[in-house]
Amino acid sequence: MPANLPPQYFEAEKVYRQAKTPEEKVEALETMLAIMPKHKGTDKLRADLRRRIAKFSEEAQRRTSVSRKGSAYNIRKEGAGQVVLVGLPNAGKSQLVSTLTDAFPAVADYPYATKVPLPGMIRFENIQIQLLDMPPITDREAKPWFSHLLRNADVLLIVVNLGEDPLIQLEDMFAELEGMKIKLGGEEVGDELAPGIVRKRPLVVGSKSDLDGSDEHYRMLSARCGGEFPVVAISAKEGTGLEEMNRAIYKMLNIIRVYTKSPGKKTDFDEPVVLKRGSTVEDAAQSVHKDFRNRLRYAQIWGSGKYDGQRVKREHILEDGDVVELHA
Ligand SMILES: Nc1nc2c(ncn2[C@@H]2O[C@H](COP(=O)(O)OP(=O)(O)OP(=O)(O)O)[C@@H](O)[C@H]2O)c(=O)[nH]1
Ligand SMILES: [Mg+2]
Repeated sequence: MPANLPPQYFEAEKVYRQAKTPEEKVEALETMLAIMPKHKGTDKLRADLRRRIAKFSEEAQRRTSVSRKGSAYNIRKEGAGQVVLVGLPNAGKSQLVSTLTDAFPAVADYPYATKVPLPGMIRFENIQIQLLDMPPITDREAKPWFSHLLRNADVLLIVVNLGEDPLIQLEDMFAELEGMKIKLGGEEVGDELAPGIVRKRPLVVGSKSDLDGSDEHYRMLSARCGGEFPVVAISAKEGTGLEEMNRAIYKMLNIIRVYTKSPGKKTDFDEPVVLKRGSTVEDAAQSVHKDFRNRLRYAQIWGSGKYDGQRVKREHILEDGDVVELHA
């Protein structure tokens, strides 16, 4: 038994020994796993806990599979895109939602505080982006509905606590994601996915960058992910890095903002039309009104044209920030 296990660990172990149902056992084991310090010396112990969690979760699921059926959460997408938080217990997910949005998630210094998904809206420049707080990815009770929300997300925000070893956290999360048949990364040419597997774009966020040792942990995290996935460091508590994170989210959403106007009218830069990257002038027209797509004769654009006010065809591909004057 490695030394330095905190007293709360032994309390949780006592709860585990006294637990009667598999659900209670899983809950106690998860608390033990969350409390246990993460370093090489505890590798074996953590693997053993995970094995026991898997065993009792299976048992619990067998017992409740009937009553569980149909219990799911569907969170309607709002704004320019849906960003879903992925993290281990205590990573700082709820704090992030609390700092950036009007939502009031429970922020707590004990693990597994969040039990259900909770959306909030981030304001980024002149648009809103939905940020979805989630229970920790290791929460077995959330398992029946958890992966559905991740697979449906536009971007996954992988939250890594910079107060602890970041690589062990990443490996734990990657293993969970693999179990949910989620593959991280952008699309590669000729890269066929096996059936049932979905690809998701991740942004890796190192949280709690105000803590001691976080600089070194951030370097480790960047070295591991850099080149493969974008990485940013934030402190939700002190409000640092958030602007950069929002910008990175915006980039990952793969969207553009254009400003449509009628001839002779002024451009309203507070009311962008949000479109997928690669959208055309006729897509912009359709977003104003569905019939407008057909009625459109031509457009003039300020931005991605060769010169301001250039007349372009309906198939012209728009760029972020373009002003489009639609002529019907
Ligand atoms: N120093 C510091 N502490 C933070 C920061 N963000 C969160 N915390 C603390 O970390 C603990 C966990 O924060 P939560 O936001 O509840 O963590 P969570 O990821 O939602 O946890 P679960 O709901 O259990 O998955 C709390 O005690 C927070 O006060 C931060 O930026 N800096
Ligand atoms: Mg939480």
